Amino acid sequence: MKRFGVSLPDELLEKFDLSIKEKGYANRSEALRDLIRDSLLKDQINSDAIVAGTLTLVFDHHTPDLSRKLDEIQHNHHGSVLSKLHIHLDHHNCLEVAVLKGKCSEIRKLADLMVALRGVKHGKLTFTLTGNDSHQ
Ligand code: NI
Repeated sequence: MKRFGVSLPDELLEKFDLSIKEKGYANRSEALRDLIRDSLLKDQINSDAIVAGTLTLVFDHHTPDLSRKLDEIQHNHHGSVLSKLHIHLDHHNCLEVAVLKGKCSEIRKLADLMVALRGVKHGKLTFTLTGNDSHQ
């Protein structure tokens, strides 16, 4: 374990301290370690890496043709879609979470296609490595 000093503007440090307190970190070092690990992981993921991720969509199911288009896109990429959860949020809005796995570039493309559809109000893709980092 090495120690190093970090210079930060007061205001930034105050916001950081507040943020890590809310997240339940015991100290700054713990929080910094997680931030650095997360940052390194993002750099490590290249477009050929196999990733697992979730795509969260909120959409109005009354939008003409939207449900059919979402289905069609997922059928065209059936190898990448592992599972899907559909919740009827209210009279108009649906929440869908699709669990995806595949080449990073393909997962991004698949998510972009769905998020771009008319009637999709919110879309967020998150992904991470599958745990077989040494094979990538
Ligand atoms: Ni629904």
